[in-house]
Amino acid sequence: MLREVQEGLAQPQKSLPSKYFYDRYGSQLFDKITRLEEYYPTRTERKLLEDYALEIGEYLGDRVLLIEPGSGSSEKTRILLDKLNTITGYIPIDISGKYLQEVAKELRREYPDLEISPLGADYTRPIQLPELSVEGRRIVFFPGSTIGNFKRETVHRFMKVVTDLTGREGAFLIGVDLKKDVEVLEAAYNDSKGITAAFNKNILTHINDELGTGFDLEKFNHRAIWNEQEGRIEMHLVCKESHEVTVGDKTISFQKGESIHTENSHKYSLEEFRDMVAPWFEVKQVWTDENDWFSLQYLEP
Ligand code: AVI
Repeated sequence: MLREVQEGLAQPQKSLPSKYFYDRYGSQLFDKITRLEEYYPTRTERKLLEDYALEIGEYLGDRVLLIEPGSGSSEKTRILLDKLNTITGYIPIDISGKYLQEVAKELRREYPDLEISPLGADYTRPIQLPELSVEGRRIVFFPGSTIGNFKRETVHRFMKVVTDLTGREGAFLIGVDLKKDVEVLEAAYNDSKGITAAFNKNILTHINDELGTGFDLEKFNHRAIWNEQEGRIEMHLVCKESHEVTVGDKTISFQKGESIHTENSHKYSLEEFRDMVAPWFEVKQVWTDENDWFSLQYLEP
């Protein structure tokens, strides 16, 4: 973490890796974000899963091994598990091994007929799947439009991991947030209750806790803006007054008005997404809501 933070803050455009949002408090804040009126992605995707589960099930096949990278609380997976009796095995993959075990225990209680084999791993690196006693078509499920937080090279690396998981016969079910009016997008990342602002600033608290740095949250403002050229919402922490912060053996100067870039959230048109994944997957079916704000996409290698 020290090396990554020092490196990010040494760039002309200072930046911090967005994975550091998610300490315990950050994960709680993110959970709150997903329930905000302005943050449309979660509820829209949930509704798509609920409305189209049976149709999705027909694409997935009659014996399914569901593999979910970054499964977290497996909340959206439960919608599929509740509606489809074709899922025979479930492999949730998450970096937080302890939380994963807790969720798996709960799921075993809720779905006694389902074989669950949790895997604590970093899904941006090649993954060795555990052996399951049940057979099924390997379907990778990646909801939440987390793909939007990846830069191009990470997308490429991730696609390679996913194709290794699906093999030739499997498939990929992914949630992808779509381009839309700037007002709707910016409101989703600048909510009126200030939860996203607290989430953004918490990256500094997390770094303070881990590295003993003295970032003062009062010296930064949250800002989320749409970058039209890059097709993404960018979150920044904008410095209110010039000051210095010591990070390990380095002293970092902050000028009034300069920012730390903390997150990208890319939004795609259906065509852009299709073209981006074309080297690995063919988009076979797309489900969208009535506003065309969010999509669930079924892809085959
Ligand atoms: C996790 N990810 C898909 C969220 C997003 O919308 O990009 C993270 C987030 N950042 C601010 N609000 C939500």
